[in-house]
Amino acid sequence: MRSGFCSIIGRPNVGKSTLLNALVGQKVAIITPVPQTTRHVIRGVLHRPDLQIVFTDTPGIHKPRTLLGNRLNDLARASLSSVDCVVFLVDGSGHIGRGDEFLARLLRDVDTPVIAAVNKVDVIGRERQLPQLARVQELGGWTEIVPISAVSGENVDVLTDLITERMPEGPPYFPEDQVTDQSLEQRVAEVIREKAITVMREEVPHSIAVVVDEITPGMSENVTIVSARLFVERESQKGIVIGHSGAVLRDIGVRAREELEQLLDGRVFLDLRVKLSKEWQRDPKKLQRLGY
Ligand SMILES: Nc1nc2c(ncn2[C@@H]2O[C@H](COP(=O)(O)OP(=O)(O)OP(=O)(O)O)[C@@H](O)[C@H]2O)c(=O)[nH]1
Ligand SMILES: [Mg+2]
Repeated sequence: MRSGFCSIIGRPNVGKSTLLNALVGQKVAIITPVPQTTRHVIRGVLHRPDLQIVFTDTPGIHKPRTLLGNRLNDLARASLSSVDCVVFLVDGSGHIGRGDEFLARLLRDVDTPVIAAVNKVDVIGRERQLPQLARVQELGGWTEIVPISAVSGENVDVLTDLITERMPEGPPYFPEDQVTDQSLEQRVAEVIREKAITVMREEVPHSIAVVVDEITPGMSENVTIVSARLFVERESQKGIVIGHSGAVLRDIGVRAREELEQLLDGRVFLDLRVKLSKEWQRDPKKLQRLGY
């Protein structure tokens, strides 16, 4: 069989996590409209007869302003080594500028074949697609370059085939029923974080971290108790996340519970608390405690 590793790299918000989910055919990574959503290297596994591809979704590479930012960039860079193929993802619906140029330069020094994928073509017309493809072509010596839409699925099969061609003969690395390397606690925490970011949007998304303390079967049948703490960085953010008479936190809880019930395949009782961890993004000890 063929098996191997493929890393997805790009600026924040270009659609890396959406693409990972599309490639493996399941939601394994959270997605939000806010840049710098992904904070871990997340593996998603595509299983086909005689084929296994282990994809890594990475944090978007950006100009760091905090210790967390530095760590995220390091994680993304590290994922470039020991893979069989790299997908350089660009947002075709936006301006292709300095951030992409910086990444292209970084990728020039990588020995691995790099496929450039121009994403979000569902929102641009054909006449804009061509100049965007040409612009990406100028940026580097890509093995291939494909226009795709991770949301509509356009050309995701073509991209999968191109990646498959780069996979060597090898053993399966993950059992057939495993689609991601994340623990259940991590997936649950990420779902809660996704809903918190989605509800908060501009105000505090980057200040939020989620720690799951408990996932246990409840007293009555088919109920799982999930307890989690939602951390913010500043006292003033607590009130924002909780909202007037708890409305914002309730909204986050309702949305999270809905998705957790699918993930855990049964009813969920979600206990969410908001806690303060002062300036955690800049504090190495706190980062570690929060799982970063
Ligand atoms: N129209 C359109 N939107 C897309 C497409 N792919 C992703 N998006 C949107 O782009 C936004 C960012 O998507 P993500 O998958 O979270 O992007 P990311 O690159 O993982 O972002 P970071 O984790 O922050 O680096 C979300 O609002 C997605 O719905 C696409 O093919 N078409
Ligand atoms: Mg992401």
